[in-house]
Amino acid sequence: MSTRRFTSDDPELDRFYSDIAANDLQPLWEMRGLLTKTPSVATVPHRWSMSELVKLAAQSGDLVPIERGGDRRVLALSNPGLGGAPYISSTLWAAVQFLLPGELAPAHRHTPSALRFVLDGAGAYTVLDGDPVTMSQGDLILTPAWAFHEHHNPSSESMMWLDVLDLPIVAGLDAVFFEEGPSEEADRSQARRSASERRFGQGAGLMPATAGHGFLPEHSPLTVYRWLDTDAALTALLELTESGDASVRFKDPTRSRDVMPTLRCEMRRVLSGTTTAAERQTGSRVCAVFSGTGRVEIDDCEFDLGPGDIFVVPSWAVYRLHAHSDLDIFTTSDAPVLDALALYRDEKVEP
Ligand code: 1HN
Repeated sequence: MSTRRFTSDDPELDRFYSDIAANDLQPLWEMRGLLTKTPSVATVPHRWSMSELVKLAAQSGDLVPIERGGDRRVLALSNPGLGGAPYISSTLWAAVQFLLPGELAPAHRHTPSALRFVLDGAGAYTVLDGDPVTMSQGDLILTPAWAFHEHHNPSSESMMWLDVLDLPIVAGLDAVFFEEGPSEEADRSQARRSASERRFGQGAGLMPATAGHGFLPEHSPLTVYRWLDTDAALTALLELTESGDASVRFKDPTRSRDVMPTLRCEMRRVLSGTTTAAERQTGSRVCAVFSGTGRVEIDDCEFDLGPGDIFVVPSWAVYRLHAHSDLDIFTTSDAPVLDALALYRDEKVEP
């Protein structure tokens, strides 16, 4: 590989451009589009509909066994603007994962952080560094960086969920590490209530008295957020507002932080008949409809929405929702990264 050679009509300058290219140098004064007035974004707005995802995931169950080497039966949502990359946006990986009855996706760990949001079904569980965590409809389950994780489905129904990872960010920083777990020690026990929930999920404001002592991980020590709690929080919040639009953010209960260093998670409820304020923010958002129907506008694109549909809101794209029935939408974004680097911006946009 060699660097790009710039050209000029002026023979002397052209010779100079040849010389600098031979020395792997480029002239800034010939470059365009480096510093744009607003972000130049390759990621395009897109929606994947649940009916297609369910059909194709089920086919992958028939065709593709889970075993060492593959490890995960995962269909990556590939953004049409990213030239075939398996990424939903320039910074986020999103996928649906399918696990048949009785299957086990064996333990491994990696430096990219991951989360699972269960769009439908129940009966599977994840083991996180030895702690079994059940997965049911509406639950958010964290798989923090470098935690061993394996997924089990002891139920009689196949199970599908949404996976989101910060993989493009970690890959862009050349910091991907991966390790297989000790497969012979895979935990096949039935899940109980996780130790994480017993310690950190007992109720708002109640923490073990020793929580701040000694080692605290970079991520939330609460690794699962249950739908019952999320639903109750949204219901209570909506009782206090006229706007018909409320969001709760999933936080580390021990500190004022997002759940993981790179990923922000929120659940939003937009009541039937409501049109939300148009807004935009830096960084990309992956949104999944948990329940309800409506329509989404993202810049010049519009998509109908139904339960299980997944869509991406690119950085700085104007985003607005119309709820045809009460719409519950799970959203995850790279906002903690932009925040940490002082690059986060948002604004309301006049329609
Ligand atoms: C991964 O570890 C899982 O553990 C799912 O369920 C999707 C996509 C890319 C890299 C690692 C999982 C993944 C992944």
